[in-house]
Amino acid sequence: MAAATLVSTTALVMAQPASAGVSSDCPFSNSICFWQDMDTTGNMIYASYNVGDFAWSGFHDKTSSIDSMNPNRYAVYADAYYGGDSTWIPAYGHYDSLNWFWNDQIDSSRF
Ligand SMILES: [Ca+2]
Repeated sequence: MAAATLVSTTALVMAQPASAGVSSDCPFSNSICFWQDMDTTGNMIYASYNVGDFAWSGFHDKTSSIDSMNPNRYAVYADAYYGGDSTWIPAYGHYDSLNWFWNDQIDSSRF
């Protein structure tokens, strides 16, 4: 239970690195976390606002798992600047692995 150990230490919450090998749900309240690999592992980015292009954070076509800590639904798009196919991440939605269509496809997101 490495993940439980990590979140039990308050001082580590803000210092949580987006490093490979750390399996954890999104540690940032009101944010939506996107991981490069399945099961919320690998590099991670998070947002609590609209993101026009995931490439800004080096996350072009990389997202493979998602965890939302936001009470609102959040749309994700296959192309930058809210283009292409889209779908909703529901409030507090969690996806250990995106399906064949969405895996490594997300390029923008907004409320
Ligand atoms: Ca990926």
